Amino acid sequence: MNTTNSLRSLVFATALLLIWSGSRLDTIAAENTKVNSLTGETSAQRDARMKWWREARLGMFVHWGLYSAAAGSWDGTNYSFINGTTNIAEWIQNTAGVPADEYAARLCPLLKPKPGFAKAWARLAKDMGAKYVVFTSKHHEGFALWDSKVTDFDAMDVTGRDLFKEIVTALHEEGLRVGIYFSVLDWHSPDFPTDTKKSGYPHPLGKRMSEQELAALDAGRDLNRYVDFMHKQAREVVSNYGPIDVLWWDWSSKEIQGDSWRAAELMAMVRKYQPQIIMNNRLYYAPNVSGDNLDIFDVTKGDFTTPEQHLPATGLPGVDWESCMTLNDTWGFSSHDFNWKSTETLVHNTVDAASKGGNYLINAGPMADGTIPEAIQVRFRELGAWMKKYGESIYATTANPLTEVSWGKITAKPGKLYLHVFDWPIENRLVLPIKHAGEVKAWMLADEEHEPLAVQKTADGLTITLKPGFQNPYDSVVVLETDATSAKQ
Ligand code: FHN
Repeated sequence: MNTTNSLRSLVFATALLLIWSGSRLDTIAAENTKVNSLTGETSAQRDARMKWWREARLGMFVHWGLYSAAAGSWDGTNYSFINGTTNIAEWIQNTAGVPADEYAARLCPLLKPKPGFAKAWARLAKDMGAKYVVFTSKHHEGFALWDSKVTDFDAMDVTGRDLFKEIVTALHEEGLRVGIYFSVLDWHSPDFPTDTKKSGYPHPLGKRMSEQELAALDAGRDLNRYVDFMHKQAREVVSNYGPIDVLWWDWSSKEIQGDSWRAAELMAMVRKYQPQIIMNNRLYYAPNVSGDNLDIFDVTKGDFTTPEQHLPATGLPGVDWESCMTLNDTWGFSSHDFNWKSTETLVHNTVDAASKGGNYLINAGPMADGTIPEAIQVRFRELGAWMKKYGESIYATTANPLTEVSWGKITAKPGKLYLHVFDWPIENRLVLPIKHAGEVKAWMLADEEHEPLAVQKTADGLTITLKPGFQNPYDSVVVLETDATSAKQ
């Protein structure tokens, strides 16, 4: 090669190296950008900490406490769900207006968890394909499932067992990530506010007292003393039971949020014991508790936001989010609510969340003895059977890079799209509005032979001929190997 060509090659190679090193320096700079002004965490550190959670995509929520023994009824009255949080079973103390002492006296004797209840929860979570379980360590009633040293309104004093430890141990033994739901409301505490106008929270005594009487009662209460107590309880659950992966705070009103809880101090304390823990943002107020409000999503206030009882219409781009839902109408066990979601709905919701880059947390409400109702078990195991066959199209996927399609949803991995076909196409021909460049290959995910499907490139994008033999009643999944990620305009 003569000198001129060698020189040209050297200049070209140098230019490439400069371009590569420039982009690499940009990447390093981006990864080292501090994204949390409170913790100093960088983008790369946050991504590493969130990785398992973002890949998990599916979790099991469990609401279990003294309210489970009430089962949505009080003094012979069945309180049936109306809407929102009206008459949901774990709110029975508030719904029936029961004073704390009477509530404790009536229900504590009824909490009789059967041996092995926690192991059964963990096995069901595994069977459903969940990667993590979030369980109520303390709900608004204030009853602590763990052995608390700052109150005797706890499982050890009432049942002689550390139920929290039994649950965490069972989850760890099944290789599940452990999430703790922790209510910042506490209707048992003598210091939790009763003045509903001031607090923004309904209080059980509100069913028996006027607003003036509630305000007068509140005068003798001390929110800061309650917050001290609440911090001590939070410290107990994150320091005494080994690795905790998620802390699910619940919930803040406009009037009592953030600094009222001394939230920054509380989260810093939690991270001291559990440096890798992931926390939601409900120590801060989000209108209608849905968490959809991007204007409040700020990683210094929590790691993910929590749309409740719905899936965000278009996802929450660039935000970590988890949609939590009841299986019937209520989080806690109800003896008379049989409005169960179908297994098809569970599969479709799981897929929908993943297709928008979010997680799905579906709830179970066990009975007082810890038994999860059969109707829940059946649905969770049917969801799990689908996840066992098609989980590759959910776990560790990212949001649909194309536009929404009429026949189902799309999830993605590098170089692959997973086409979730809810509505089987006429003549087995599936049209995907995608601009395509290079070679594409498609097969039915249920086809272990990966037999290629016929793919035609047409003006509408791609037309893929599906194999009816691999149709699934809930969601048939097609794998499309392509590097194209732009929708056909
Ligand atoms: O009041 C609670 C309710 O009981 C339940 O725990 C839900 C679960 O997200 N959170 C609150 C309502 O948003």
